[in-house]
Amino acid sequence: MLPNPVIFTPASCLIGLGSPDPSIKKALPPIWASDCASQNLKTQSSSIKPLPRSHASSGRAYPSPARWSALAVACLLLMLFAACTSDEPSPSNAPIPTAAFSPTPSPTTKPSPLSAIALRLERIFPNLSFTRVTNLVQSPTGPGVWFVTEQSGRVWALQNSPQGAKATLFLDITRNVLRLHNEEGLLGLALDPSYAGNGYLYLYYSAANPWRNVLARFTRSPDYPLEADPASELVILEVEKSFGNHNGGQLAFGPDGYLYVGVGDGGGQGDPYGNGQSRLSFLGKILRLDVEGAGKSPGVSGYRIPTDNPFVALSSARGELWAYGLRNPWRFSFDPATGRLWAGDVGQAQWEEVDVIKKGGNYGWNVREGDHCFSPSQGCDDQGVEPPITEYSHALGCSITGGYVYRGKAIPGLAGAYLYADYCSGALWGLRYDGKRVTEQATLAETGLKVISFAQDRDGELYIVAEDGLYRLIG
Ligand SMILES: [Ca+2]
Repeated sequence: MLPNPVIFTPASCLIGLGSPDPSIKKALPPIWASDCASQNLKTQSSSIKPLPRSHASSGRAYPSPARWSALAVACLLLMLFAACTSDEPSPSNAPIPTAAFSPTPSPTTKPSPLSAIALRLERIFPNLSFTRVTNLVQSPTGPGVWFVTEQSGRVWALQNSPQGAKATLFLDITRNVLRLHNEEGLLGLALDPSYAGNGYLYLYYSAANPWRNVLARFTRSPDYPLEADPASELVILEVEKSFGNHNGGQLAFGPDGYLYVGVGDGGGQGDPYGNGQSRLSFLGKILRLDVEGAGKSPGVSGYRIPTDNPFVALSSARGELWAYGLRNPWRFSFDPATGRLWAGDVGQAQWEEVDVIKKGGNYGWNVREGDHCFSPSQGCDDQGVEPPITEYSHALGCSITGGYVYRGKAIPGLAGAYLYADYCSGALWGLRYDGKRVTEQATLAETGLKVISFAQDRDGELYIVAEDGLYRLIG
């Protein structure tokens, strides 16, 4: 049990004021992309597109004390303004229409320019301390209940109450979890769509003997709602690997009720075995599995392959595949308003990318890194490859962390924008996409945080999981 802390602190006006954390050049490699460990984190505005130069980070000096004071006052005023106006309907709360439905949005639905949004971060569960949190997921069983996973293999249940917040050890699978490599461990958590009733949660973790990643289901205790027994494990899928890095690990249920599983290319520099392009390998893929019947009847201990998966009819491909040619999809999410699947795919040494994942799509790795040839370095075959919808070079960071499309109400100007970040530089970006192209992109904040993951609550509000704590985005 961790110390009994308090609930949300007052907004701290962290964002929009700070320069990038000067310590980032000393950052350890992110837990999912060791290839960038030696990157020199220059912050030139050279290569994110179509990011305006004025919004690229940085090199700017810290504000003077007087400027800090002025900004703090401005921030306070913004908070008061937000508090006074939060109940008023906002014309920009509406989802951004896609080109297919409304090619010319009316003035009443036109969103605020992303670069003008005054974004701040509010620390949540500030007195709780965790090590290497990899996921933050809200429970449907109560508005104040959240789960966090630690890379070591622990799942904690966090509860807010008028008396304060507390963490309860919900599940401990550290015995199962391999933490040999920096990127290994408990990496993914998804709650079953019927979690409130059936108590199923799905974890993705690294394991030894054989060296592999495991997708497994666990079941909440019928008697204690904040406990699950490690012995309740039902292994759904195991994927063997040859290296410690690029494990993937993102789990998300789609609006179709199927479980989408992100698997990295198996590691090593440059995908030496060509797993990304091999449709006979689970490595370097996003899989789509029907796990509803798992364990219920003989012969269905694991999963079924949905009959409308793209490659079910091919003998030259595994039916489980939904998309391929990924290197290490580190965080993907569904936008419920459009059904789009958004992914951040971590690059090798030069290009980080955002993809909109389509059924059966080939995202290029290891032939291409971002929108560039990788192997061969020139004249590569990009036929049939889905290009990223945006990319940025390692001049602006080292490892992408994919986020969510914002569908909350606290920050009306962000409605419909996709958010993502870089682990090393702490830059938080937003973009708008009309289904064909990126129509707007801007730096939303230089957080100074090492952004491991994002989270979304049931109201559509967004959160950041950083190495030093958990934060909520507020306007
Ligand atoms: Ca790609």
